Amino acid sequence: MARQRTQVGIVGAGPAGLVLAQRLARHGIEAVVLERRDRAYVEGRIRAGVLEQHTVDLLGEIGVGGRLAREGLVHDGVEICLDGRRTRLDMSAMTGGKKVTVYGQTEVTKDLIAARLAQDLPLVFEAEEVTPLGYAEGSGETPRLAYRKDGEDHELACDFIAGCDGFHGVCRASLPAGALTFYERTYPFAWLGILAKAPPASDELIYARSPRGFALYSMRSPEVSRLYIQCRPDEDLEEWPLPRIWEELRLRLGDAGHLVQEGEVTDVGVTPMRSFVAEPMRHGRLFLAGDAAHIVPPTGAKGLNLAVADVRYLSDALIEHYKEGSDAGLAAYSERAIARIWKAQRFSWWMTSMLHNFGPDQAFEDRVRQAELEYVLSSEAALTTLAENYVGLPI
Ligand code: RFL
Ligand code: PHB
Repeated sequence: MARQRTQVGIVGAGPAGLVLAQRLARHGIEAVVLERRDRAYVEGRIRAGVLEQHTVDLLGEIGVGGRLAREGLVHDGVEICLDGRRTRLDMSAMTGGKKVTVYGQTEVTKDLIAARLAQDLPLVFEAEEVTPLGYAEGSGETPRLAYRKDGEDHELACDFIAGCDGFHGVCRASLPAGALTFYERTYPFAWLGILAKAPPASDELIYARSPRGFALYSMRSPEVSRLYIQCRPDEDLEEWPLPRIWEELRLRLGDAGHLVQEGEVTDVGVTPMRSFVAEPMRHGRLFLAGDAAHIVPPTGAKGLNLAVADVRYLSDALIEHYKEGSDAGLAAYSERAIARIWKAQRFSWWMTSMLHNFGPDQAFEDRVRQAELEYVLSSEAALTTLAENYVGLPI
């Protein structure tokens, strides 16, 4: 058995784990990151695309904002299309100048991994059977992460464990029964997403509600479009040849349909929709952050931003512990993070409700949701609420 020691043992090299490790390193705190998948898989996983200002600021502060500043697309507005008619929201004007930046999660991850490896800091890919141990309050044990790598058993002793291992990770699952309270909602639909080598013809993201279902026109760069349509959770991709997807996007986007540019499709996938929170985000010396503790449906573009906000709070608390000898921040971590998470949950649930069709069982509610969106689009006050939440609530 190979034994090692560090200050913070981090499970998961997604945005939460990598940002946490990088921020701790900037403050002279040691960490080891254990990731189950290989580097190519982690860097290639197509997910989020919209960064709030606080996320951009933190990436800059920890020294990985260079390419983001050069290549990120700054957006000060967003469009909402209802039954084919478009309304532009000047988010920046409504929020005292706040903006969002379009920059793929793949790129954020690549920048963070490159920074970590360039500093020769430990990041273990293909770590198998990672098991958190000895973290319970008063257990008298040293917290540890057991794992296997290349057929050899390892044990990493640490002061704290950060469970940044996503919704399907091992950390939340390893906590004793009853330690957490779960809040969950699933939705009767999913998103079929495509990534296409096609220059986006719209300057803004376009969120569309139509009688045929939701559609989203998004992008990754001046050359790459990212497009989504509402589909069934059990959708069979065989039923969706590319011409049908392009056609459906045009129909749902109405007046904006002509902006859909076809191009080589490099990724197709179905994303289920879920709202989920596990509380509290701490058990003894194990802390949960990001998707390991909560999931939002992607309609509000909040998941990655919440993960980064969590590890900002967690790293603040760990820095306070190591530099000032105070555990006040660690004690307050879960409560601080949770307060903001529920506001993002509410916003993501609201956007999801207003923009999707819930099907014939909910005909009455669907009419109410349609009326709500009509109202929002007609009210400066309601649009300002939407804009404030979309650009990100204060940290
Ligand atoms: P991640 O990214 O899932 O990373 C967790 C990492 O942990 C590893 N892991 C393990 N490692 C070791 N041992 C184990 N037992 C492990 N189990 C898991 C995994 O391999 C992985 O590398 O979680 P993290 O870091 O909390 O980050 C969360 C974000 O990835 C997620 O919230 C966003 O992608 C959500 N999301 C969006 N968020 C936004 O802020 N803006 C968006 O525009 C946005 N769009 C989206 C999205 C998510 C989507 N999908 C596919 C779910 C669009 C989509 C389609
Ligand atoms: C994306 O570009 O992938 C994206 C954008 C906005 C969302 C969700 C996903 O709300």
